[in-house]
Amino acid sequence: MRGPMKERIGLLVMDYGTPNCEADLMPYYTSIRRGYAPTEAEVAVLKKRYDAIGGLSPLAAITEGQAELLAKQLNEHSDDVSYELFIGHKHMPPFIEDAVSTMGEAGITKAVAIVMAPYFSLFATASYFERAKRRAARYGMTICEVSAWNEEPEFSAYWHQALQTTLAAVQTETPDQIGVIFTAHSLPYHVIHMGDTYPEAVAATAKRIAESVGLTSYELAWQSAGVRGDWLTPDVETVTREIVTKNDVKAVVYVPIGFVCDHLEILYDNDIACRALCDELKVTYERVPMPNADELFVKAMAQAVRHLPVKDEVAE
Ligand code: FEC
Repeated sequence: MRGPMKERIGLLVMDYGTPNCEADLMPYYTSIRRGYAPTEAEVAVLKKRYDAIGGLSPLAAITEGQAELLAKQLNEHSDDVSYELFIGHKHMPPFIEDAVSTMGEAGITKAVAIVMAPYFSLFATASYFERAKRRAARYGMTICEVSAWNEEPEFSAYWHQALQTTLAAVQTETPDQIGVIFTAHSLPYHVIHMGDTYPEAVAATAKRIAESVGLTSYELAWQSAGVRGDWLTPDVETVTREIVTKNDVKAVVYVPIGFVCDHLEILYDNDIACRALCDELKVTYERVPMPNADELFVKAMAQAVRHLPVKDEVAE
């Protein structure tokens, strides 16, 4: 039965988190390393990367914009449910646990949770949900998770449109002089043995987008690997060198389908590091614009939230 009051549902949006100032670098990096503090020298290297992109990452502000648009889109089409937004970070306060506590204290008993990382990964995204659910248990709160949202049609539609626009603007004598590399964050190599489906999900999505714009050849590469241990291969530097030397490529277009917005891994690892490599190889560097708070892209998240069973429990 439709009542006069809308049911309150918490909308928990979780992202990686980013330092807000120089003093945050050490605790942030320590959290990324699961409690093991990096050396001062390692922090200095990290500081240089943030300095190179202008001091701070725009990640926090963009996540806020995406999350607010998501809440707006969900509430616009919901007669019976009112979504209330809470943001929690993996590696910076307010942490995921803080956001869940705030929801609990606000009297929320049911919530949906989504990570600003579109592919399910045992290594990467599962831990966000575990942390949220562990804290939710204190409040007797139910959390329904969007485990992935890369299969939503709007997700591919954004990248299709953005890639097509970028390709149309690249100037080479023939189309086959353009090399296209889809990229996503690398993972430590041992995840393969954990049975993580992330590499296959990224590969399938790259294939779908490549086919949608009629590419006859393209590459998939892993970027932003950490400095210690073995990581998924091939990495983006190796693939860039290979396509330029083997295929007479004159321009390389990077499509970072593993990420959702402008942040350190894009603004440094692509726009500075990959660009420097392209300069060295004497080819043009191009990068497809990140979705940020694009309406269509955020709709992919909204659709994924709407597909959750939490909606079945309330009157439509
Ligand atoms: O803009 C910003 O300020 C933050 C950008 C940022 C995003 C991001 C996403 C992912 N990471 C993932 C895994 C790892 C592993 C290590 C690691 C290290 C770093 C460092 C920084 C950093 N990550 Fe990150 N990551 C971002 C930022 N990440 C800074 C520390 C310096 C460095 O090593 O480059 C290695 C830890 C170690 O050293 O042992 C592993 C994964 C993602 C994508 C999924 C997600 O967003 O959760 C996986 C954005």
